[in-house]
Amino acid sequence: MQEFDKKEFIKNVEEYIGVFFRRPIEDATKQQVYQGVAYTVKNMIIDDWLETHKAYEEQDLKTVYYLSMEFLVGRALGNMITNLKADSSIREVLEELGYDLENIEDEEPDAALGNGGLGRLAACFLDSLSTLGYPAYGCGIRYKYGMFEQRIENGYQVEVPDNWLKNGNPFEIKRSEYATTIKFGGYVRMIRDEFGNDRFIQEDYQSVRAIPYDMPILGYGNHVVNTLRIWDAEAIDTFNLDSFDKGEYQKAVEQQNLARTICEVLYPNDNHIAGKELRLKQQYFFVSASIQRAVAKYMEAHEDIHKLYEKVVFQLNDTHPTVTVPELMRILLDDYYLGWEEAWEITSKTCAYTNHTIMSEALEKWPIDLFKKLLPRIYQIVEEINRRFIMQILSEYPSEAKKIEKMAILYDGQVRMANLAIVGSFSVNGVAKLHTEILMKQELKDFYEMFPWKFNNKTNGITQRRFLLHGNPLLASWITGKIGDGWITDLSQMEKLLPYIEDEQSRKEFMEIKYKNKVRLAAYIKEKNGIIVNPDSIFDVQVKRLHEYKRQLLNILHVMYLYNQLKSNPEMEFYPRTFIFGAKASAGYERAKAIIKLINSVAEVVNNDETIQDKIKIIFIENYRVSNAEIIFAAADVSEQISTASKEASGTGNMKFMLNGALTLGTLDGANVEIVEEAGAENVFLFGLHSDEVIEYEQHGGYSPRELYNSDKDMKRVVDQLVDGTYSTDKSLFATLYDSLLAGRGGEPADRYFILKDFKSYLEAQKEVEKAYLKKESWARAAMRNTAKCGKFSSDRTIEEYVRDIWHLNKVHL
Ligand code: NBG
Repeated sequence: MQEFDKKEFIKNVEEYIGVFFRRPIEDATKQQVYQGVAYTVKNMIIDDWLETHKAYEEQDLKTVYYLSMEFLVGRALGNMITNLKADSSIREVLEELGYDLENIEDEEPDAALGNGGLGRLAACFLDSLSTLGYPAYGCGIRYKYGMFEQRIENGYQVEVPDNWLKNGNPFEIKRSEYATTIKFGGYVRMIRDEFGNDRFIQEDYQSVRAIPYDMPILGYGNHVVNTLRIWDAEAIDTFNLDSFDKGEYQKAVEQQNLARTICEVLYPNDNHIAGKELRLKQQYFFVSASIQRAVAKYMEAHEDIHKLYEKVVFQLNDTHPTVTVPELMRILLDDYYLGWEEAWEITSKTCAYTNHTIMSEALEKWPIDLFKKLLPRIYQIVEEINRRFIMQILSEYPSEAKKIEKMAILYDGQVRMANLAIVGSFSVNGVAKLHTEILMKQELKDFYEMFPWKFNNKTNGITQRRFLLHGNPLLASWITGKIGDGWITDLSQMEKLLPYIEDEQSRKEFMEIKYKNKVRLAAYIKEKNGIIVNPDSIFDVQVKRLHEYKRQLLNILHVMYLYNQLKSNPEMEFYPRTFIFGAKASAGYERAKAIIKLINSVAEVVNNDETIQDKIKIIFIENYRVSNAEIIFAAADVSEQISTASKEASGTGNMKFMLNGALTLGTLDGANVEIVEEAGAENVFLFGLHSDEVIEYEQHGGYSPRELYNSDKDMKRVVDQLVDGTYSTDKSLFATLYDSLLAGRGGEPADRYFILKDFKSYLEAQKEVEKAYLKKESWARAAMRNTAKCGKFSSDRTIEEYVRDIWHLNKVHL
């Protein structure tokens, strides 16, 4: 990266616009200016990108391959400018040209190659890996359509395809030279080779070509550029008319279709597996391509395949890339002719697995028939892994037949991916202390007993570069003014803000910034929702995927309760509140969609009721995504983290709110537990059942919500309002929610997520929030303390722990 040269920059932008759009910059559209700026910025880092990789090779550094079906990177331009530390120079240049940087940034579509926390975590990890100078590849899929765009029509979610590549992607580079072939289907034939060894040959298969596209991932101000490599599929052969006669025509058509469909779309399910064959194809496709390429790259510079694990580590982001284990075995057995034991030793020293959930509907299991048909050779290998593992169980636990039922990889007609991942990995980690404990004591207890050394915790983190430096520039520069800019790459330095908590002037400034950020969000809301909200009101925010366990329903039931209170007692003391929601529901998730409709229906009634004098406003932000999230976190007073205890593995939104000085209102779930440890219980509003209580109830078939409902008239009233026409003329509209609370469905217990059980406790905690907000000075203290104590939650810290305990990487010297 050369020194920033203003003239050169403008010249480049003009050239791009000239070459690509054949017009002078004065006549260019904003989109065209964005493209010109984006290409110019990419140009600024190309040399560093090359240099980084040259240095990796020269220094022969170990590399982590972070395998993930999702990378929710969001927009790249702003992030790159931030990490180039070129923000003010480029801003200036653009101003001279008559543009402001934010408007140009707004021209970029979010790269929404992920659903929620899992995909965003992967993106934060890449940012941290580069910033810390560790060699890494993100390996994923170049979905043609990312997470759908959400529109709200008449209160309902409508899904619109996200054609994010329609104007091209200035930041990617197609690397056809690294294309690889991926085989599906057919059958496996055993032959004896000339040395008398058995060889396994896949025949009569279909194949596609995997083509990588590389995107640069910039470290902050350190010239390190890693690569996010996402794979696209292309058909192997163009149509061969000859094949028509040979009866190969059908196959050629099928191969074309396979190539066309594989990378078409991201499955929009969060914490829920649909179990579709195409999904398994996607998994094997990107895993096989990534692993083949990684092994080939290793062999270009090393001689001994047996030492692969000294230079390469594969981190499996959840069970989605678990076919890594048998795929690496296949390569070692079939391509390198290793024996089973040596291949297994290499594989199980190279793979590591991260678990992100205990939700049973998210646990991946594939029907054996489907798996075997699609991946015949891989299936054979899984069978052998399973056979050997069962022998091991039998020898270690000769009298415990139950163990096999619980731990086998192949069982009951299914391939259990988590079991395969655990058996094939040297490390198994959870994503927050509580979550890892639950894995060890409950969900994966048998595995923990058998392989205690594999288990470890890595509490999630987030990158402060995007969620504070870029997303909240006012607060960022205020902090830098107080404590210097060390926090940008070492978030623990935020503790240096602690002394300022006792300084009245500082508190005032801190809260003024919060106010300005609320004004910024209010403007966004006015533009998008056409609703005016009061920045003096409490901004109470819940933004995350819509899922029953995250309990947006509990939140809106509380709003309905407050509205009832205000209606029956208009003079009651009440501090104005703006309840802000943002959430996408998976397209086929009926109850989740009903909850979105409910929120919007309640909003319709309450927002338009003049008698309550704007004391409550309810806002549903359409199309919640990384780019608008940055604005939302900065403006929040209250961070709603209200999942049923034990269900949210970690949460990462909770950390982004804390970083920006919002107070958590939450259950003792996921990383909330650690937020309480850091911020101090007096600066967090806690409520609800604890995880062990939830688990205890679950083990005894649930509890009886009916009794609670009958004995609490406020609760009864809001629950009845779901079906009595208060919020919809069609009384059946929310019946599915009513039933989920009181009746359950198909063997599922009533109120499976303990919404009514926690209702009262939530109301009380909310009352505390209001009381606390009225005490302006102590609220400011608590908000500042949250920001000051968020150091632990940087993904830099998380990555350092992965490096220390699992990956054992060294930093590059540039
Ligand atoms: C999600 C959890 C979150 C967690 C992220 C990242 C899945 C399967 N899990 O609590 O629900 O923060 O992973 O670890 O999406």
